[in-house]
Amino acid sequence: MIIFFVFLMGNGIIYQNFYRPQELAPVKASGNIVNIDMRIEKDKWVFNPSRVEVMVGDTVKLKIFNEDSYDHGWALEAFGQNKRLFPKRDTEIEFVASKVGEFPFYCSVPCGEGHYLQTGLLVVNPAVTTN
Ligand SMILES: [Cu+2]
Repeated sequence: MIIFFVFLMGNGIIYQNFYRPQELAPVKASGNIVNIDMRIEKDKWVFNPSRVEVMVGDTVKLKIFNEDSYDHGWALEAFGQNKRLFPKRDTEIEFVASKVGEFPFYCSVPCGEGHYLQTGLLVVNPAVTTN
């Protein structure tokens, strides 16, 4: 059994270091910080802005103000984020945009008639290569 697990782990390490295509590997934080102020517009079920663009490696510091008198949520599954947003106050969320792509975010707390329309998109652009 132990030999089998060692074999499996060895394969994992070899895959990570030699075979995995570069673009699939998570990108380390570049140290660049992007502050984004977002609001949930009162009784509209809208994130404003609903589209956010960053560069891969950016540390995203998101501050969301919920104008409503009821709870919302903010979930971004691709980066393991899910937070409850309490009424009439800011909620801060921080994560590293460690992969390139377009990732939907959405309200994760059932909040009323517009709940299923309350979505947005995070666009993570590839780093610019300078050579
Ligand atoms: Cu909702």
